[in-house]
Amino acid sequence: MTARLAPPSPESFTSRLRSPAVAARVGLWLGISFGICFVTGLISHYAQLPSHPIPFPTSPSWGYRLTQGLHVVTGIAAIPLLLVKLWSVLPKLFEGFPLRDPRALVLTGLERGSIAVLVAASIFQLATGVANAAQWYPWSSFSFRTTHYAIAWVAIGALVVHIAVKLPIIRDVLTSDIDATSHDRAGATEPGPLSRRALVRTAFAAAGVAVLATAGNTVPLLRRVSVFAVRTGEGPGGVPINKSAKAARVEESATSSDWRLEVVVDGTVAAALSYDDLRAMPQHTVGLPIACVEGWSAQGTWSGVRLADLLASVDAPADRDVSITSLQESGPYRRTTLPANFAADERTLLALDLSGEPLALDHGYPCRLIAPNRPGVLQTKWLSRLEVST
Ligand SMILES: Nc1nc2c(c(=O)[nH]1)N[C@H]1C(S)=C(S)[C@@H](COP(=O)(O)O)O[C@H]1N2
Ligand SMILES: [Mo]
Repeated sequence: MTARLAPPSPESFTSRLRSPAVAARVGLWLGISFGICFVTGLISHYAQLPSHPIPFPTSPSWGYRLTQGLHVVTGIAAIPLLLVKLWSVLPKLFEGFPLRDPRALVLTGLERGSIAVLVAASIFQLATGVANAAQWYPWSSFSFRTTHYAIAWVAIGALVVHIAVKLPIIRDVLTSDIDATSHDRAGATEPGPLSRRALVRTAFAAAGVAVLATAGNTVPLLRRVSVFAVRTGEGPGGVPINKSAKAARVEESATSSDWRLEVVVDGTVAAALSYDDLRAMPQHTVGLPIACVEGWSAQGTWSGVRLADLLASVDAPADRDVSITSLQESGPYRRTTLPANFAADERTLLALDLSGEPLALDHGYPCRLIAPNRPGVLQTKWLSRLEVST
């Protein structure tokens, strides 16, 4: 009996739930989720570039918080939708190829090849995205951001091909009743435990539950129902802590009485300011969010010195990018570039206080950068040097 080892044939799948009528309805929302996820991902990638050919806007200050929140929420919603969609089309995996008709063989090969790429790229994106949102970095051999970005283009390209190829069927089943059978496989007639409509609704409900369970990362009111939220909103000043001072190995340097903020203009040190010097300058208060690329975000009330004031006080030109260096000695975020339009924005602060209290060591004491509409990853903590590029 060799039959046991043979793969199942499409005919062995008899449930009428595995129908294009289901696949297209779930697929429509999966496509919308992927579309939003792709566009918001491009925004996030662009925001993190060290220089912007077209300036990234500083307003609205909550823009990145919104787009990155949407990115994570649509990515999470896509997981149950993708699972149901794959289940509904599983029999296709076991269909044979039209070996005798070269033209049909090429077309089938292209179509199924694009689906294989789409499925693999989608699973890769969702899996790496979830791992990243959970702050779990199992990969050490590749950079999350460049890889996630590259595969996003692969996924969206394969998605466009897939939609184009399937458009006639999609159009047909979406404009017909969900129980219509015109595009079903011949043997797919068995009723199954629930109706097609109930299956589609269950998929949407599962996506909704997944969203609610994670959206508390971004939406404070949802925190209590967000059992999967990685960040609970705890942390000094109501803002969660990402990397601690201990993990960044700055406990000693950040609390040393020798700490100075060096301001370098045209290669020479124009000022070396102590904590008291910064306190003695005019203080300003702004409400700005920390919006982590990992999906959580939280609003904070920050006070400190306006960066533009400080740069003017050392006669630095106002239209330059500013390189920001942390006390942290290693790690990808120890140095970031603040584009000129961010440096000039009056809401951009060298923050000394959060919620009316001096910054906690873990939030970047003695002094951190906080700028509007900027990815959290670039809101550098434990500042040591500002360099105005020439
Ligand atoms: N020097 C330094 N600054 C840093 C980081 C870091 O690892 N090192 N992490 C960044 C990230 S990823 C985020 S989301 C914010 C979080 O700030 P918080 O910990 O005060 O909430 O700090 C940013 N600033
Ligand atoms: Mo972050």
